[in-house]
Amino acid sequence: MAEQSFQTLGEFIIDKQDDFLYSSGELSRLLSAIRLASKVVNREVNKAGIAEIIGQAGNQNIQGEDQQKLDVLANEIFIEALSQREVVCGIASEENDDFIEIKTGNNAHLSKYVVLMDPLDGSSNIDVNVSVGTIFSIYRRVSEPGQPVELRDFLQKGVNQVAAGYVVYGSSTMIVYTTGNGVNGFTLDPSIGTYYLSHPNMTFSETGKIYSINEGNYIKFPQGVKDYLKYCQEEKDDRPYIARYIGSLVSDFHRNMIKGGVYIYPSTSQSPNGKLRLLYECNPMAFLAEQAGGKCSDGFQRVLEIEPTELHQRVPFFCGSSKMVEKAEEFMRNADNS
Ligand code: AHM
Ligand code: MG
Repeated sequence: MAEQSFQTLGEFIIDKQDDFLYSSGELSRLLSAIRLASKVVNREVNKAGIAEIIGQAGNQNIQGEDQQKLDVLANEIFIEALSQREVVCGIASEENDDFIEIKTGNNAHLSKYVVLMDPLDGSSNIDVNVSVGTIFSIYRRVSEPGQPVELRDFLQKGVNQVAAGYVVYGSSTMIVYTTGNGVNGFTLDPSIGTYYLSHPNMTFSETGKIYSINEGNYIKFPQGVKDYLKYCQEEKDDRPYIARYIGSLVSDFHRNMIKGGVYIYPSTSQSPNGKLRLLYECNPMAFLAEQAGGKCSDGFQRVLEIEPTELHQRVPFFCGSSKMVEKAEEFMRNADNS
């Protein structure tokens, strides 16, 4: 019988605490809060079909998109889990127009960390029982500790991330994260509510056979992306590639990391910055991709180097196996993308 790993996520977090010089255990507590919130969200997502919580909440978020009830619920669950402990001094979420300041006892802003998150990404997939996910990104604050957090604490380049990860609520629920020492994946055993290390040291193969893009937008794509798609579909060498698109970033990324592939959400003639949000969708995925040996670009430059200017900023996104991202960048460079 194959040897089985029985290391739990809780044990793993504590084991890895020593990777950080002068660690106070605060990041470990933060990751534990995310672990707990993910289990609660998992429970809600799993009963979506029976609990009459599917459907529109009747609100719109700052980008004018309809919020699903589960978006709102997941947002509340994560904010509550993170603000009940002294683990963060501020939270920014896709579902909140502005960042939230977290005070702990005596009105102090004790923690040094801020979290940015998309509490339920791909939520339009809930109604049809397709995987959704949570994405999170963690930074050390740059403003004075003990004082209220400021916008500049959240508007940091992706290279400054301390940790990032996602939860995929799929055929099984997994949490995948990095603290800058590789990427590890943990699968939830729902019968006892424990995550076990199931995917140690996850990596993107250098190249793959899958391309993931919403081809329904084809006529609005820049010429470089159109040319790259033609290349993917050509019968030559190891091509044509296989098209796979769930429409749920976490799931598309997760599959591509396991099987090898590239995910693209480019600019379109209508949305010159694409759709995905830099701070809580693209940067955490870019950090994970690079930690797993992959690449992530806006078509021309490394996503992690982009200087953010606003909380809900969007960027074009090319992410996955390094050789595939490089090839797509080559087509972008050589085309007249105007
Ligand atoms: P959301 O944050 O409103 O759920 O939007 C993000 C999602 C991603 O998960 C997914 O990759 C993308 O939007 C799909 O967009 P489209 O339907 O335009 O292909
Ligand atoms: Mg999202």
